[in-house]
Amino acid sequence: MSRMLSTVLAAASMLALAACSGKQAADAALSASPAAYAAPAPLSAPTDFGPPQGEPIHAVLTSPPNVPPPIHRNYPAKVIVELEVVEKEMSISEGVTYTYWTFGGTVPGSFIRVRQGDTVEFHLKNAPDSKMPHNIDLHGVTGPGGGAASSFTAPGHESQFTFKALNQGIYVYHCATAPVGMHIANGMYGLILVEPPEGLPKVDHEYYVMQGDFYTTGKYREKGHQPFDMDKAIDEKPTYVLFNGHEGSLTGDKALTAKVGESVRLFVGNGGPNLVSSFHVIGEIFDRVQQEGGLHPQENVQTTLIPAGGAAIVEFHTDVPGSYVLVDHSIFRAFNKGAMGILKVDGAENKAIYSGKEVDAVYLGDRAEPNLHAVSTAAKAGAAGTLSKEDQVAAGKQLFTGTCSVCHQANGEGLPGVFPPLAKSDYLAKQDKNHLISIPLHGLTGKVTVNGKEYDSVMPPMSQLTDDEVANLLTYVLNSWGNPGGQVSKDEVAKVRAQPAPAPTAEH
Ligand code: HEC
Ligand SMILES: [Cu+2]
Repeated sequence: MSRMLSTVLAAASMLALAACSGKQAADAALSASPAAYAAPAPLSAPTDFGPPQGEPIHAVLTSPPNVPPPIHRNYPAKVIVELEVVEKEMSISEGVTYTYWTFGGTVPGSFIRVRQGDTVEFHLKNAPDSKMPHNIDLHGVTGPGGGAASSFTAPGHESQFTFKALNQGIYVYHCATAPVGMHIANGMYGLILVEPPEGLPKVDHEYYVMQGDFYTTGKYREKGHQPFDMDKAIDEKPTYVLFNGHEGSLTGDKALTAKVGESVRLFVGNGGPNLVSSFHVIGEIFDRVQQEGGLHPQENVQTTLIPAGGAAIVEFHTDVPGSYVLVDHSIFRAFNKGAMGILKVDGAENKAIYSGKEVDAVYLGDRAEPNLHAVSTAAKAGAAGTLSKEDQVAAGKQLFTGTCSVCHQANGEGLPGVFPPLAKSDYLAKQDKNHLISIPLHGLTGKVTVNGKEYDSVMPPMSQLTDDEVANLLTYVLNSWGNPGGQVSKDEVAKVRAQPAPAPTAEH
């Protein structure tokens, strides 16, 4: 009998014992019955695969979501990894920029793939135009600091250290220079895969996905350049929670792809710095998960927990076409902080498994066909002082999808008896501007009469919207569907937001 099987049987008999004679017996079994346990195998040092053989090999590094090709090598080699730290401004969301610190110019950093037993000669460079020193701690390294102590690198310098990849698995690497949290929050993390000697089973697609939480002084999607907010980071209140460092990095034309009937392997990491991830793919069941990157897979998993500074290997196959949505199932992070990606599966329907109908509209809102270009155009015009009504209407139209349209419908007609129309609304036409602005900011409750029909319902406040989003949305609504026209500015919204919410009244 295998050791694993005997352990399972022993545990099962303990459970039976606990069931028939209650908690005391169970406690007794746990504490005093050594016979119930098969002793775990003694810990032994991992196999040393001997000295590196052959010519040194330069590791292929890839940018997310790509993964270097499998290693088809049956001996341990010396593998040279050259990674450069680059500090650079990139877009974190449409019209929002952030100064990232990166391993290799991307967030997450370059994917590194070696074979168990390889001797890795690691070269860490820090670009000459960097402002900060950096280093690297690889969780796949056995040794104090995981390399951090030997890799402190000032701008314009290079450091070198060597380690043997003793344990197979998928490991996080990250910067560990003080303030460590800030370096990680700025994007300094990535994954290194240490393949088993025999390689991983063949699959059709391998992808690299890594979650991270980001802290900006402005609100979610507040336009312009957003600096890092240390207080929010200490309080663990992220503005963004993202896959692969940027909102939209895995949606629209950047979605991951597969065909029906193919197998997919995701290397999913979590850089943190603070949050753990409840990683889930809407509409898929994971056939196999190597939880926490560990050796023994779990099967038929719906959601897998990925700790900050941890990773998992997630495998599944596709049965029916459509958009499968990658989320952190701590769901506000997906819908209000950006933690969303898409796997687009093409191929023939299989109605025996699923009846069809795309999930895009239901789940994705404005991320289904992310085209928020008009939104950033309006933001730029706003900053330059040239914002026109047309800019605002175009931006508001794009924002309307997935926010207001959920209830008032894309054509503004509402739903009879449930959501009042915004199209040709006589209620809307007679409101003063400040009250109109207060509707999205503070919500609306109590009886309202729109075009002769009474509604007595609740519109929830949508205070997550930024001032310019509210301004653009209302300008769009005012200038659409036969409404009277007009314009709402960001400053007017800011003033109303600063005032206390109006008390609900019976009729406005
Ligand atoms: C969750 C559903 C929901 C969403 C989302 C929503 N509303 Fe409403 N809205 C309502 C309901 C319900 C009412 C009626 C409230 C009442 O009965 O007091 C209403 C009323 C209104 C009114 C006044 C009545 C009218 O038809 O003229 C305006 C204006 C309005 N909403 C604008 C917006 C805008 C702009 C957005 C997007 C920022 C939005 N709403 C998002 C549900 C919603
Ligand atoms: Cu750093």
